[in-house]
Amino acid sequence: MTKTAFITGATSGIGKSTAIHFAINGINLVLCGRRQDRLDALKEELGKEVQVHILNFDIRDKESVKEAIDSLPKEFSQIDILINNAGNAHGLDTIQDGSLDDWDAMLDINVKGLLYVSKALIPKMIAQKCGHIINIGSTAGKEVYPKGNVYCASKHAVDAINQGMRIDLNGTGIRVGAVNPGLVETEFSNVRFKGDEDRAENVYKGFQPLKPEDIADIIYFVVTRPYHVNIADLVVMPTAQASSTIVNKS
Ligand code: NDP
Ligand code: 8X3
Repeated sequence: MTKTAFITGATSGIGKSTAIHFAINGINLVLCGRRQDRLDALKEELGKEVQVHILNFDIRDKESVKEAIDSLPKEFSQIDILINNAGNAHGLDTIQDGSLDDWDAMLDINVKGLLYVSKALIPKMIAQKCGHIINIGSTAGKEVYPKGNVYCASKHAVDAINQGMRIDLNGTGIRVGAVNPGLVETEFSNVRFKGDEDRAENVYKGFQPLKPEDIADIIYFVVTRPYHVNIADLVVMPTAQASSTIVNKS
């Protein structure tokens, strides 16, 4: 049976690569983000392979999240796979120098936005008696690094929510698991450093970072295991990386 995946943050990076990988493998798509031109382009491109529906909303706005999900047409009303991926770091500052706006953004998007989307879709999955939720955490959700403070807190929260979801949804037929990447070259650092291209590029210089396609491939592996298999928590780093602060750069 053809499945449908709902991917937040599908306009770039890991979410976009996952959408492409899923489309190639015949999974229908609901793609979310705020950049309409990118959503339109994805619908045009991936619509040649599978059915694609796009939803433009800011994940911070709980009313918009609910309205968008309530507006899903009948053919997209069964969501089999939810990829809770939308998120970013905003800033890299000590706790004493951090910006309140950056802290709000990270907690509102990475934590509360993930909860709003989950809250809207979980009842449908419970009614279906099946579903698969993949929460995109981070190595930043497993350890804290200098100046990572609030971003790390947001990803530690994703780690806790992932565990909590798995506990509370046990017995409903819904699988819950997290994929926690280390350094992946996407628009992540451009957002973190507010468009400072040189600073962003420098993060990935001198070693081979993960590509978003590497994570998409892993997510596809996770969602294609037999139903009795649930990959609960997966950490993946570039070979050159040993921890958030230990990266073998040439
Ligand atoms: P990108 O910046 O490339 O993608 C982020 C995505 O999130 C975009 O599609 C963006 O869409 C969406 N997004 C951001 N803010 C909002 C918002 N307010 N409302 C709706 N959508 C939003 O980064 P990545 O692909 O790297 O990041 C994806 C996930 O992976 C994040 O959760 C990140 O924390 C995590 N991660 C990334 C790692 C890395 O090294 N890159 C490592 C570990 C985890 P739009 O702007 O169109 O709204
Ligand atoms: C992204 C990885 O190390 O920049 O979550 O926090 S890191």
